Amino acid sequence: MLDPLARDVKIGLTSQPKRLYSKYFYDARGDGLFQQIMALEEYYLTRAELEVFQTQKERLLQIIGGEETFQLVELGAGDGQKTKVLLEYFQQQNVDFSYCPVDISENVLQQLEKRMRAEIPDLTIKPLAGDYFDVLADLKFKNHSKTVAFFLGSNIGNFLADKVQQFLVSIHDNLRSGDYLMIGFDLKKDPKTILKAYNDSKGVTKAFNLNLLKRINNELGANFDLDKFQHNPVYDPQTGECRSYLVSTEEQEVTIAAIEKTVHFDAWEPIFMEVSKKYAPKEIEELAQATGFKVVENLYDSQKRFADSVWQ
Ligand code: AVI
Repeated sequence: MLDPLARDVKIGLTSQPKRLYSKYFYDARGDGLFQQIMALEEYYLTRAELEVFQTQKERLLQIIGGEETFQLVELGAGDGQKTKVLLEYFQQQNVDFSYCPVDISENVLQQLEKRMRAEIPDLTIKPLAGDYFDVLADLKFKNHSKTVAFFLGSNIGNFLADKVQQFLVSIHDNLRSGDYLMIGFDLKKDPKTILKAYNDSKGVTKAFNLNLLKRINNELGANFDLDKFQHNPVYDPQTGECRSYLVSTEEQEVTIAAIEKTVHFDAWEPIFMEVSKKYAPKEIEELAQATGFKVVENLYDSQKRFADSVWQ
């Protein structure tokens, strides 16, 4: 049986149009490149969300209610650096909560736990490895305290339109009334600003995309020539979708040993790599309604580039 990467590469590169899945960007090198992206001036998202946390932490605590015990479940916690601002504040306010970062990767969680224990020694941290829905379902049945779930950093933007509702409905099914969900949405803005964030001048985002071809070379015995693919992000201000493509600059064949396939590329044929959708506040409202939630409040940065939307 094929492993998930091999299976998805086989499906994606034999489909028309061709596509790969951005969830596979994050091998060890991809993690490092994403850290570099977050530090780029042009990638405003990280700083905008950090500003929301720094300036709206008091308001957030008022909304979710700091008097009652809760478990703060962060779906896809990454390095947790932004969340740290909120965790430290909740601690200073003597809130009774435990922090449960959830990730599919044990390795990511171990690193996060180590860092958090060193940086916030009194924090109650309970890392949970596994699928988001399984973890939430488990908490719902085993634990009776309130859940505040976080899905931050515009990760929601990486879902295509047909999958995002399905994802949110599954989260809804695994929460109880009275629980909260806070989602980080990147907002529609000047298309030039958005495009620059995904086509940075140092070429880090280009390397981030090409790294998936490199990963396929290494892990599946393929022979992609990275110099023959061009990084091409496009932004559609109507749908809010920033889509990244790698475009084959010439007609070529690529062999992928692990799936026993030779894939033909026409000159200028694209591989669709990633969607990073931007939302208007009205669309956030509609998405919440369509998936059984209601928006309690949107917390914005001063330039309204980003919204952390609190739902119930
Ligand atoms: C992880 N995710 C929210 C990032 C984004 O903005 O869509 C991934 C990324 N892709 C290119 N740059 C950053």
